[in-house]
Amino acid sequence: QPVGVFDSGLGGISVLREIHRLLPAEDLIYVADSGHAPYGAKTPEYIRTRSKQMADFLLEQGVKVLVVACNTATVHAVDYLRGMLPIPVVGIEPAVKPAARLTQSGVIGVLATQQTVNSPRLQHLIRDHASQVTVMAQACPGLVEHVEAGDFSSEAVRQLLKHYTLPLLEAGVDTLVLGCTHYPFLTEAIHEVTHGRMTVLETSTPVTHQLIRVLDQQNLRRLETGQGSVRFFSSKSEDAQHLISIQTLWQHRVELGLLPTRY
Ligand code: DGN
Repeated sequence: QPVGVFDSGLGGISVLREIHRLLPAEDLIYVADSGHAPYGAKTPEYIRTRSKQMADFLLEQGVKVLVVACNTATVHAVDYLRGMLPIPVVGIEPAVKPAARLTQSGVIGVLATQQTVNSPRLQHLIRDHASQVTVMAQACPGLVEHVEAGDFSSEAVRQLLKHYTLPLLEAGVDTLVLGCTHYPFLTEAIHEVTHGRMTVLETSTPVTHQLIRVLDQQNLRRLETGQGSVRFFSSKSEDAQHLISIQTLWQHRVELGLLPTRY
């Protein structure tokens, strides 16, 4: 039985590659809801409905566990999905806790979508794990669209990143949390525009470790050696550039399935 992974678009591929690296024998199915991305500015109800659709499609493919590789969907849909799905659900959260431990300056930054920045879930995370430091949460409209287009390093991306990160640097941020799964693809560009002055944290490794714990607890981990398969589906219809973007992010050739229209 495969592991199912979904994101509003292609950002979750940053999580998928870590799952594939640490659990190479597992068969993986990735679904990008790119036909409806970005989720960042949508309503919570919309995000729940779309997340349920993605989960239903993956259940139909027989997945044994669902990884919500999207901070925005985790914020608004993970409890809802856990309440109604017959399989374990693993969500993703910004690395606020490790950042609060690491910072020397006492000021940490969080880059995320508007929905994540506004969410009570992020506020609770900060209250519970980062109350002793100053947290600057910055919404970053526009970044997701660049990553969806396979663009990690153009002048336009760098300008946007400067716009979002330089005020954080000025405020003394030394540790930056990437609270959106699209952003790890921009890590190099972030280091470049901030001249390496911030430690950048993302969450794909801890999420994969959480997945491993869940698989082990339920005896679901595939123990054979060898390479599992990785299959990709998207809700964005025929679009050559979309496939190129996926291959750019995944760094391998991909055969892309189209999600049936009922999803
Ligand atoms: N990748 C998603 C996240 O981690 O929040 C957000 C992408 C989006 O839909 N804005």
